[in-house]
Amino acid sequence: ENIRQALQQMKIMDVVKGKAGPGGLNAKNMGEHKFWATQPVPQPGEGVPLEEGYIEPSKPREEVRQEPYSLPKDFEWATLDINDPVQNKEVYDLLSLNYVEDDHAAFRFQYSAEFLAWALKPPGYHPEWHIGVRVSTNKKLVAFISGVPMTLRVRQHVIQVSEINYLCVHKKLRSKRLAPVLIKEVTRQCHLKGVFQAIYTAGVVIPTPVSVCRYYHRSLNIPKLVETKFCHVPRNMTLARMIRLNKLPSKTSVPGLREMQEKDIVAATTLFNQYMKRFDLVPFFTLEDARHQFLSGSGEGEIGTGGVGRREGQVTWSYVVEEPETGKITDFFSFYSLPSTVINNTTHPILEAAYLFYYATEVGLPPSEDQDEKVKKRLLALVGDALVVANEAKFDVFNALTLMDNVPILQDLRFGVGDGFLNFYLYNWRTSPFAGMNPEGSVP
Ligand code: MYA
Repeated sequence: ENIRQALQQMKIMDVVKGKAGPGGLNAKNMGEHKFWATQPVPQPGEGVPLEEGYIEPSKPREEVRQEPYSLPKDFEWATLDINDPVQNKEVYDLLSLNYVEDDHAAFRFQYSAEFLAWALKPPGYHPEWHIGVRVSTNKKLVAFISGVPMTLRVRQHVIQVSEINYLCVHKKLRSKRLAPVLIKEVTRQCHLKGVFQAIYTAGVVIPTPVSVCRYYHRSLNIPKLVETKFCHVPRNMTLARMIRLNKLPSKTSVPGLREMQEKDIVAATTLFNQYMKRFDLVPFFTLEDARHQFLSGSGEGEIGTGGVGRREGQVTWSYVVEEPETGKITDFFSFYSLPSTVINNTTHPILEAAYLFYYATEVGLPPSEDQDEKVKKRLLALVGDALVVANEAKFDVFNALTLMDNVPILQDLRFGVGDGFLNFYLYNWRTSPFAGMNPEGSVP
């Protein structure tokens, strides 16, 4: 039943963008949320809603608050221009030192400047949704929050939302209730653009998740993962045996697999939107969106030698399967690079992590449960090849969440269960919870 439920699991780009690091559920008493109790989100104990839809109605622009919320004295608002390398770097520096860490403070996400430029500037992005807080005197950036526009399907409803991400307050300014002010200000900026719903993910549990996923990890560079204590050699195992068991071929296996190119975008977008009909919480991509998500982060020029490796500043890796006889695009997969700082480790300062992003296969069409076995078989080959590509590109670990059609393939591909969870949230939208895995329970 767990598998069945997890198969129904939703997916959104954010999930795969790997927010909220490893770290268990952090449930505090759901009754004690002074800020979240005032927000249009389902409140603890509300039960399953009778109807799906907004919690509070949209407002005309002139009824939206026109002045920014007040900040504590000595701080001021700033709109961050991510096109400006200096401001992009300021956000990068803030996040590098202050963003999400795992529960043991051993690893901290280190989004690259290229990643931030990619994630924060999808088609139709609003510069006003990249919000910073600076110290008035020296202009140092000490907090950030962002939104990007997205078309989201929640079951049968298609809504325009803002995807909120990169909420961060400098470590020295924590617990001063700055986060609620940032959230209110980004909400106001979204309202000014006529957007009244949002989606976001977090490692923490706040009112009220619509689903939760678990992180899984596939080891690639075992000696380094052991040395950084990302994983350990089990008692009944040796390092050499562990390396042997996880060894990957140097060549991919699926015939017709090659890097995605501009000429594939129409086919890949159609395949993507069709395949996503299998799930209940999904983004809708136009051609421009898909081009941005799958190609714009792939860097310029040749990739390494022989079609494997990586380019300078490369964020995303996208591959298609072109049927050799017909030239038809039958499948694609993608993953992205999100390194973590290994805190207090000078030998290995960075853990290179790849995260499984979107994929689609025509084997899954039309969407139906009858396809599940065929989909599993095909995905074992496709994601298996993603592991090969990531390994050749010198990633240390390949991460995936328990969403889309991932659950049935994780064990066969030697992913191990992680201790991190990712909770999914909708703002100002009521819907019944998505069937998901039992976060405490086991997934085969
Ligand atoms: S998730 C990633 C969040 N970032 C990090 O974890 C980085 C490291 N941590 C920090 O920088 C700080 O600890 C943060 C909190 C900034 C997280 N989502 O200022 P405070 C509530 C939502 O005293 P601080 C991501 O980016 C908390 O429950 N709320 O606390 C998605 C409490 O409220 P209440 C959170 O530790 C973000 C209040 O804040 C989160 O100094 C989606 C305490 O404030 C969290 N991750 O700062 C944001 N963490 O008393 C929501 C704490 O009620 C978007 N809190 O429990 C909503 C939609 C908005 C747009 C709507 C458009 C229509």
